[in-house]
Amino acid sequence: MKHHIVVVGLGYIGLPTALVFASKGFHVVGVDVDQRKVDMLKRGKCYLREKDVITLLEKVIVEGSFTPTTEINSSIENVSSVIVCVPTPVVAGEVDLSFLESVLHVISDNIKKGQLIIVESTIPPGTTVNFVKPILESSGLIAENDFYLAHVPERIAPGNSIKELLNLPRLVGGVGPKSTRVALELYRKVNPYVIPCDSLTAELSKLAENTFRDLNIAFANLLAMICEHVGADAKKVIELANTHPRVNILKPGPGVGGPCLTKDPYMLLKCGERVFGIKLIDVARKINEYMPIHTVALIEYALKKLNIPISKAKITILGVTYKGGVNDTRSSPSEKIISELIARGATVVTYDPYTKETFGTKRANSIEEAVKGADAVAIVTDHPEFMSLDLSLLSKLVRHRVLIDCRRLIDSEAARRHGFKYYGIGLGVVNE
Ligand code: SAJ
Repeated sequence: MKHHIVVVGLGYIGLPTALVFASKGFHVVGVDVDQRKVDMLKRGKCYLREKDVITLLEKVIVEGSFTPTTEINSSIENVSSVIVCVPTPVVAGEVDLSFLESVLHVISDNIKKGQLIIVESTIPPGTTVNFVKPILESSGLIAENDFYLAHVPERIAPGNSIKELLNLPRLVGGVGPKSTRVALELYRKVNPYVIPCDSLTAELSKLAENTFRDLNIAFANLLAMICEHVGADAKKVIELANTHPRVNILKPGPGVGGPCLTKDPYMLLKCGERVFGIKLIDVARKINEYMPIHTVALIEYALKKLNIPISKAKITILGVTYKGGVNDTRSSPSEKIISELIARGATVVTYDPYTKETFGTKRANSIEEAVKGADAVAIVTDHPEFMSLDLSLLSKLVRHRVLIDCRRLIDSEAARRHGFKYYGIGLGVVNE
C-alpha cells in the first residue's frame, strides 16, 4: 500500500520535495494557496526553471502519484505525514512566522493519532519545541505519545534541488526519540544519508551552515576591498591562500542575494543578542549588503575617468538573478545596483537569459541588443553564458569600452586587448 503524505507550500523547496517523494513510491498531495500555481502543476507545467524538476513533474503527473490542490483541510485527513515548507521571511531583522502559524492551526484542527508532522522551513532556535509543538498540542493530542514532530531543515540550493534532495545528508531532529525514529524512517526512503539529532540542534545547524557561508563571503568581499585599496588582485590572493589545505575562502562579488543567506544569519543573531561577539554576524551581513553600493561606486568611478556623468550614461547590466544559472531574482544584488543607478539618473538596460524580470529597466532580448550604445557594461550575475562573451563584437557595439566585471568572469588582459577599460570587484580602481 502506498504511503500518503501532504506537502504544504509548493515553492522552491516544497515542490521539489513533493516530487521526490512522489517519485519514490508515495502518493503526495501538494498544497499551495496560489490557485494559478496549482492549475499549472495539474497540467504538468512547472514554474521552476530546473530541468530535473520539470522532468520529474511530468513523470509524477502522468503516473498520478502527485496531486496539487489548494484545499488543505481534507488533504490532511488519512495521510501518514505532513511536511511543511512554507516561507518564514525575515523583515527588518525580525522573523515572520505567520505563514507557519496559520498552517499549524489548520493541521492542529485536523491532526490524527499516529501522524508525523515535519517542519522543513528554516526557523529560529527553539521554535519546534516552543512554538510548533504547543500549537499542535492545542488539538488535545500530545507529541511523542499521540503524534510525532520533527524539524528536518531544508537543504536545497536552487538550481540543483533534485540531486541535493537525493544525496545531501539530511538532519532529522525530533522533539523526542520516537519522533526522530519515525521521521528517520520517512526520509530514509528518499535519501540514504539521514542523521538523527534533536530539533534544537537541527535548527541551529541549519542556521550555522548559511551564516558560516555568509561570513566567508563577507570576508572575501572585505579582502576584495582591501586589495582594491592597496593595489592587489583579490582573485589571485584568494587563489593562492586557498592552496593551503585548510583554507577555503569563497568568491567576492556584487553582493549576496537569494532567500537564504540574506535572512538566516538574522535568525541566529536574534537568538544570541547578549552573547559576546555576536556582532560578527551582523558586521558580515552589513558588508555583504554594502557590496551593491560598492559596485555602483566602481561603475561611477569608471565613467568619471572618461568624463561621463552617471546621469547621462547608458549602463548595461548583464544578469538580474541572484546567482548564475537560475531564474530566481529574490533579493538579487542586481535590484539594489539598478535602483541606485536609476536614482543617480542613469539609463539602465538589462539582459538576463534566465528571467523576464527587469527591476524597472528596459529589457534587451540579446547581449548584442543590450550593449548597443552602452557607456559601460557591468557583469553582475555569474551566468555561464557570460563567461564566453564575444569581446570583439562587444567592442564594436558599445559607445565606450568600459567593462565592470563583478564576478571576474572575463580575462582582464583579453578585455584590455579589445580596447576595454577593465574593472573588477577585488581589482578595482588602482590597477586600471
Ligand atoms: N555568492 C558569492 N560568492 C560565493 C558564493 C556565493 O558572492 O563564493 C553569492 C551568490 O552569488 C548569491 C549568494 O551568495 O548571490 C547566495 O548563493 P549561494 O550559492 O551561496 O547559496 P543559496 O542561497 O543559493 O543556497 C544556500 C546554500 N547553503 C549553503 O551552501 C551552506 C544551500 O545549500 C542551501 O540549501 C540554501 O542556502 C538554503 O535553502 O538554505
